[in-house]
Amino acid sequence: EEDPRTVWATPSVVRPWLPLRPADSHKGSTGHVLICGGSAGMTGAVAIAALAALRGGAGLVTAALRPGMPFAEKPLEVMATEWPALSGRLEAYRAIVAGPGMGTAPDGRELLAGLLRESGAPLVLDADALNLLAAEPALLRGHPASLILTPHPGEMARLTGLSVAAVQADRLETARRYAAEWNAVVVLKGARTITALPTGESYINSTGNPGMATAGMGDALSGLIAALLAQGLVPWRAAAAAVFLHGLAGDNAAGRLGPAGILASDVIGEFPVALKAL
Ligand code: NPW
Ligand code: AMP
Ligand code: MG
Repeated sequence: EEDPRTVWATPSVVRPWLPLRPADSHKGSTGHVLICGGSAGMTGAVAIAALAALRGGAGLVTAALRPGMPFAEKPLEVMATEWPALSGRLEAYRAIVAGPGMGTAPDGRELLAGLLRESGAPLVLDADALNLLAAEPALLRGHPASLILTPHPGEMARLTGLSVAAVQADRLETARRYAAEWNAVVVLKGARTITALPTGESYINSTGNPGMATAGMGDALSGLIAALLAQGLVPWRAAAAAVFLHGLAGDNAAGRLGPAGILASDVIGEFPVALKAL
């Protein structure tokens, strides 16, 4: 790649960004993450993102689910609340994820609009939050928080009105153009994930494998990005570093288990190992 604004994310690039863990760390200092989602049959996506945030080193994780839609099985380490309880009470969170398994019903749209209006903490928007933005692009105007958008090519096509083929034909340029247009960090997922900054700089990821084309893998990435945000990384570094670590963890899982049949949970379990190895 000749363009000096484009950099391969490699261990030597990412390593200096990683959070330190001072000896006097406590679960208040390592950051509180909020994950918002959970519609019928899809609370699993929230559980995956929440566990990913803990495996990425966040101190505390709260999951906010749609009212009346509790976890079938709540991960023991994760705290739970319902969407309406969040109103006016976002200051506690150092990073917020919205979208995994959220659905696109009107109450989810209201939640997303409220987060965009009220959050001072960086917002990671994934999955159904992206689908809601695709239906109502005006939501992206005038928000106070830093945004990280994590579309897969299908979601990017919905957001931009381009075809999936057009998105895939020039992934770097597409991500870069819309990062500037939306004033957001855009993580265009898939083989060689692109992390594009609004300034025009971008990172191309060097880790990951096709065994990761499976349920919940993107939900795991959104939780890991939030964990790094909560530990103090600036949004573009949190995004590019999380993409690298998520792929490295996926490569480790594939090495241990095989090229297919990897669970998102297996990859999450490798996050601490990947962090340590780096
Ligand atoms: P096609 O078939 O090509 O027309 P969706 P999702 C396209 C939750 N989950 N390259 C493709 O369209 C998520 O969090 C819950 C090209 C494909 O059919 C969301 O809330 C889980 N095209 C919700 O489910 C585990 C691509 O988009 C379509 C593409 C829906 O999210 C699973 C699928 O994408 C899941 O995470 C690519 N690389 N990738 C749980 N356990 O609770 C996708 N497409 O319609 O956005 O659906 O990603 O499954
Ligand atoms: P999602 O579609 O939201 O579940 O996200 C899938 C995740 O797995 C993203 O982080 C992708 O980058 C990753 N992934 C899927 N397929 C591949 C692939 N062929 N190579 C590398 N990473 C992949
Ligand atoms: Mg997804």
